[in-house]
Amino acid sequence: MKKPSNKQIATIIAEIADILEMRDEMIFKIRAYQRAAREIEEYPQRIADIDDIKKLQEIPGIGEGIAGKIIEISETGTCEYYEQLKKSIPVDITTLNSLEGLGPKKIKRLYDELGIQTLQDLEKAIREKKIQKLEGFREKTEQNLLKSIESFKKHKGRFRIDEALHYAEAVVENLKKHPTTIRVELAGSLRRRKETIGDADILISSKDPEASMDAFTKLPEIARVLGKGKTKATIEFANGFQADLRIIDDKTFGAALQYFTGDKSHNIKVRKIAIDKKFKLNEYGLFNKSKKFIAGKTEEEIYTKLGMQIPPAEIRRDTGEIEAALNNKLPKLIDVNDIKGDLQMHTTMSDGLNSAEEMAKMGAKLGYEYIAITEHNTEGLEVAGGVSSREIPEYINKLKSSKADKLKCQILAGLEINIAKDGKLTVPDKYLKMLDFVLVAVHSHFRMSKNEMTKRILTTFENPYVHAFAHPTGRLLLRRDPYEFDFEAICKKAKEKNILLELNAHPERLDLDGESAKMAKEIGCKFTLGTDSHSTTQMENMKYGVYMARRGWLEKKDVINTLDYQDLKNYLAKRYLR
Ligand code: DGT
Ligand code: CA
Ligand code: CA
Ligand code: ZN
Repeated sequence: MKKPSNKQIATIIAEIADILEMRDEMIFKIRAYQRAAREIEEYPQRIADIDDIKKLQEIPGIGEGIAGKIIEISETGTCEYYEQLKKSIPVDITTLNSLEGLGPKKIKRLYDELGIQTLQDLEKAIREKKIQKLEGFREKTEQNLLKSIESFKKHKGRFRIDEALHYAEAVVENLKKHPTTIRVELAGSLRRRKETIGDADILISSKDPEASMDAFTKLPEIARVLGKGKTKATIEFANGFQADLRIIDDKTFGAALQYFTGDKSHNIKVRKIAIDKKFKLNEYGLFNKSKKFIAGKTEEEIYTKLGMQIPPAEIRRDTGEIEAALNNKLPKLIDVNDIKGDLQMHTTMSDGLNSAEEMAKMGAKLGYEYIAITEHNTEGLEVAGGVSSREIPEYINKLKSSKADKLKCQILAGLEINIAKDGKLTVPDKYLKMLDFVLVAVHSHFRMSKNEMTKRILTTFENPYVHAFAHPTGRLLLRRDPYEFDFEAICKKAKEKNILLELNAHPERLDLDGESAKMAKEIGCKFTLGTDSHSTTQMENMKYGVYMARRGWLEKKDVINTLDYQDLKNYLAKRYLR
């Protein structure tokens, strides 16, 4: 048996937590498994390689009991405790729990009262209107569940970019080291950094194609080989994600890379430009009238011969990049190295795993000049921990005294405030003005009419102490669609009132996405990037936010956390003058 990945171990441990919650066991026990699952998933080394129970217990959040289970899972793929628990409540928790609006408690009730074990059972119960008859459930609950199911089905077979990239980059790194490899590159949606990925498309040129194919199909990460021919092989990883490897002649590698990067609409238009110039472009190269090969070893060569700049892969989707490239007007897109700080994160004061000081140390390690701690405000929102209005002065003191001057990375005192149903802010102005950075966001009452939701958000933009609107669409990737609101109206008001729009870099949100960011930029909005981290490791997710920014054509000047510390402070302080 192959040793399980951290992700696989974490999934089992998290599922144990879910079942314990369904069984109404002690909260501390449930929390212990939840925390362990997160630590395991984010642990930088392969946990299955640690076979010493004492060593395992050095990982934060891992006690003796859980350490024993990890060793069992590493050796056998599962553990007795988990198997017993699963028998006690035989439902498909993984699927049901991934539905927005269903948690372990509700799943348990649906099982107890209606015998629901699977998604199919749930659909049937909804059709028969059985759920609305349960106490505490309403007709609306049923409709919401239906929407969740639709959303689940729509996204089935797609993967979050972080997960996909994790697997695909391991493959590319591995093949790069192989002595017969000439070039190996990611293509397709992964190269375009789309937020969700269908499958990985990997291209390789090799001195020995057969050896490359063998190497690919024998990689340690893969679960099974789905197909293997002379020029193409398909493999599947343990989580069901698939990767295609194509063997390409090195002389035409650029043409193949251009073709397989896409997207399709970009390719179609570029091919048309070739035709207009009396050329022909396909995956084997650029050819002239007399079918002579004139370019194809590199992408640069092809675009240059077509009289174009080379559009960065992230913006290849025929929304203006081709015209810009023809007119020498492509923007210089923002780069991850331009980022000087991270402007959204949580700590142990609420549901985070690390202290503000630990987060700042990580900030320094990432080369940042500053971070903003942005705890949730407790009023009007049920969260684990958080800061009430009256606690704000003490909260700021605590952050400012956390040896910040000795840390190379400054700490900004921020708050993430839930926008109440009527758009009022739950924190009085006298407290708001003490803070360095005020985020507002929708965390409750997602299902309102488009008009009401738009009005609700716009109301908060009138407050002079609000800096930014966090995760503006509220989507959770592959789980929850955006709430309904008038995005254009929000952008216009944001520009007028100088409210920043957040590009939330957490891979479960990536909100705004590229399309929306581009539209907001065209209206004249400015942006802030934040990882919404709940641990130091998650701070490394900034790159995903940058991918979205690039997909949205953003440049350095569009994003405030490319400013250095003093300029940022000045910028944020200007709110009083608005
Ligand atoms: P995905 O996998 O659903 O996340 O999205 P992609 O873009 O990776 O799509 P995929 O894997 O079907 O194809 C990879 C690339 O191959 C795609 O970005 C462009 C190119 N391609 C695929 N099918 C066609 C086609 O019918 N025409 C053209 N021109 N290009 C195609
Ligand atoms: Ca693909
Ligand atoms: Ca593919
Ligand atoms: Zn939030």
